[in-house]
Amino acid sequence: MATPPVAIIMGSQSDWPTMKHAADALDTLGVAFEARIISAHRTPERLYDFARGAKAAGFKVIIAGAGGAAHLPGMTAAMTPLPVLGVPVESRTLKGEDSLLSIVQMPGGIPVGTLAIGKAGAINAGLLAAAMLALSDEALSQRLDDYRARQTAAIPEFPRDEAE
Ligand code: RP5
Repeated sequence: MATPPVAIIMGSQSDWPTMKHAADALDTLGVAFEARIISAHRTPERLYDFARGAKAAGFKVIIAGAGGAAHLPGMTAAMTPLPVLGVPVESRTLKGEDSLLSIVQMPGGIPVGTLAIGKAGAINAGLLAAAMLALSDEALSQRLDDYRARQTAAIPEFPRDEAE
């Protein structure tokens, strides 16, 4: 089976409820992906094998989500030339501020495109990965335009009481 263009990797099963939003965004846009649990700390060999081989395997963009001491996106970026989008997962103790700071403060030279904490970040990681792929895929570019148009059309101009 052909390698999908996007890999969604996450540090733990507990990250999946958040990272599923990235998967859903890709599904909506008709972009294939593979989701895997890869922990920088608990499965370092799995991380090494994946990151070192990701480009040769045929992946184009990697979305990496992790929480707490969130080293997965940065370590992945250190070992692949592919673009890496980091999603800070909301942690139980520090609400994801730890995840955000762990992911965003990369040293110059090894970039990670860091998104917002939690669900919004995961959705936007999916959309951003799609936008990157759309640069060389006219049909996907059109689907992204349609997605934006549907989103705009769904926003009412005037607020109403929630009870109505
Ligand atoms: C990180 O630790 C994972 O990305 C997860 O967000 C966090 C907690 O993991 P679990 O203890 O729930 O497996 O490595």
